[in-house]
Amino acid sequence: MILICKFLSFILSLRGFLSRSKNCVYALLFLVFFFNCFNSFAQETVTPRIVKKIPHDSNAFTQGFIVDKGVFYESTGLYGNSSLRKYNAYSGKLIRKISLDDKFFAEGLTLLNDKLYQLTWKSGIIFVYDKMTFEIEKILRYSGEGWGLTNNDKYLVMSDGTNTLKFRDPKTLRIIRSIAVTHNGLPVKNLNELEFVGNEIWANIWKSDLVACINSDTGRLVRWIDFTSISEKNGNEDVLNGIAYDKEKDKIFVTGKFWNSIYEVSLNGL
Ligand SMILES: [Ca+2]
Repeated sequence: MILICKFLSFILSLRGFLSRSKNCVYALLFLVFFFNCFNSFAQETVTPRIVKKIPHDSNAFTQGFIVDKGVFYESTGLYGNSSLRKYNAYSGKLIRKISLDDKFFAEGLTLLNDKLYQLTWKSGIIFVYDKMTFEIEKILRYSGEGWGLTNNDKYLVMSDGTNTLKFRDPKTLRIIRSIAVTHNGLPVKNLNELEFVGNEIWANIWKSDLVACINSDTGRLVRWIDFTSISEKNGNEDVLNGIAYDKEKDKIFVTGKFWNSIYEVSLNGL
C-alpha cells in the first residue's frame, strides 16, 4: 500500500514537472517568436531624415501627391472639399486650383503622358485632365472603390483598400494584371496613396505613418519606411498620405492630410 502511494505521488509530481516544463517551453518559443518578429521588423524598417520643409495647405485633405519638373500636383478629398491643385515645389506657392463637384470625393492622382488622372472614392470615375490647363479631357469608368493611383510609364496602378494592386490600361481601364501584396506570406491590407520608385511601388498604409515598399513584379514587401518621427499626426485622420518621387532629381517628398508642411526626406541612402 505504501509503495502504491509512493508511486502515485511520483506520477503526480512528474506530471507537475512536465506541465511546468511545457509552460517554460511555450514561454521560450513565444520569446523566440517575438524576438524574431521584432528583429525582422527592425531590420526591414527604414527611418527618414528631413532635408527640407516646404509649406503645405493645412486645409488640404491629401489623397494623391506627385511632383513633376519643379511642380507639385495634389488631389484633395472629402465631399464638398475635393480639389485638384498645383504649386511651386520650391516655395509651395499655389499656381492653379479647381474644385470638384460636391458629390465627388477625390482620391489618388498620377501623371502619365502629360495627362493627370484623378481617382474618385466611390463614384467609379477617373477624371483625365490636361496638366497645364486642368481642363477635363476624358472621363473613365471602373467598378469598385478607388484609393491610390500611380503608373509605370505604361499602365495605371490602382489600390482599393485591400492588399491587391491592379495594373490597368490608361485608355480603357481594362485590368492587365493584379498583384497581391504580402509580407512573410500574410496580406498587407489598407494600401492607400501610391508612388512608383524605380521598380518598387511605395504604398501608404491607411491610418498609419508607415509606407510599404513593394516589389512590383511579385507583390512581396521589400521593406517598411516608418515616418512616425516626422508625422504631424494629432488625431485619427491626419496621417501621412502623400508620397511624391522626383525621378529626374532622385528626391522623395512626403506630406499628409491637413499637414502644415511637405518634407523632402533622405532615407539612409535608398
Ligand atoms: Ca503619389
